[in-house]
Amino acid sequence: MKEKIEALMAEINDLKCKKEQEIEEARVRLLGKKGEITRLFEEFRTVAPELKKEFGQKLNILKNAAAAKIEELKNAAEESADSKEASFDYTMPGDPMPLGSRHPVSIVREEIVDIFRKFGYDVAEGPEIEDDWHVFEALNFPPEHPAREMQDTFFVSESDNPVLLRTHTSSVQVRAMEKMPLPIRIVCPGRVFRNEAISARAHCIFHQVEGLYIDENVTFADMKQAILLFAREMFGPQTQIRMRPSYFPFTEPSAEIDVSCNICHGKGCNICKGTGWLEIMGCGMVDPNVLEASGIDSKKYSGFAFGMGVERIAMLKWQVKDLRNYFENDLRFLKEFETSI
Ligand code: 2U9
Repeated sequence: MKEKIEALMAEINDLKCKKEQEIEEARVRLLGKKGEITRLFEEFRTVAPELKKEFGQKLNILKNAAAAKIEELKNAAEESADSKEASFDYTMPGDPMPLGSRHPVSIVREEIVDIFRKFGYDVAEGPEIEDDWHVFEALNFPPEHPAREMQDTFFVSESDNPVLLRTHTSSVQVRAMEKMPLPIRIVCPGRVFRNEAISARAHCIFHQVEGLYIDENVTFADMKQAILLFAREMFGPQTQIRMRPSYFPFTEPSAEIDVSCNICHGKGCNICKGTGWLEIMGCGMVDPNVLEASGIDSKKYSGFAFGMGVERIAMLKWQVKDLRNYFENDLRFLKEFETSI
């Protein structure tokens, strides 16, 4: 027993643990219910009566030394935590946290929407999974129109009342016409789906912003002015627009809008393919059939609508040649837009 007491005393004197958990482990190992000192006290019962006084004293000294050492280590640990806290400089700059960046398509979509918000348009959104009525029927698509074919549209289920992925956000405007009071002045940003082969210029998923303005006496001149103001906000105050006649089932008359090339200012470059003009959107006066299909009196009300592909505008803005860059999430591409948060 004498050797054991001396060995434990040496161990206690040498104890150097600093962390709170290590100190607690040492306490349990020495003084816990099954600890080494506790066990020596049990062994003490078997010591010869003439040695009891000597070993009793030694054991008590050992126990007190262990308790004092544990207390001393605990105090030192607390003090060092306190001093670390006191010396912590709260004015130091934090560790840099890598921030993500907005996706270029989001940046352009928000830019377009913000311009129309400034003009007094509200933002409307709707479901991506739609029915035939809101995507085709109410928009004056004839029954044999190619967009209604499997090759052009993704069908979720085919039946008398098919469920499909919207091919344009015009379905959102139809829903707005069905339920909103007039006048209506909205922009509808959103994802659309077309069954197209993926290439540098086409994708089966892309983003649109469409707009609709319906009121009494809305004219083609109102549309032209709204689009000119939009083009100047988006591409710069010197921007010119031109209109080319076009055809859409839902508008009559219809037009394609070109803006003057802001790279070469009309002189001709490889971005505008030498023409001085860049196509940015389609537009037109809402066909009276479309107004009537949603219960709007086409004799009293008229309106204009427009639609643009967000990726196309983003490609023009940053001169990106391949549309697929916007869908591949290659960080080397996305990091180019880091400052645009
Ligand atoms: C309603 C009535 C009319 C929306 C319009 C266009 C012209 C158009 C294309 C641009 C490029 C689609 O993304 S794109 O492929 N869109 O040219 N969209 S007028 O007309 C509407 C919408 C809703 C009720």
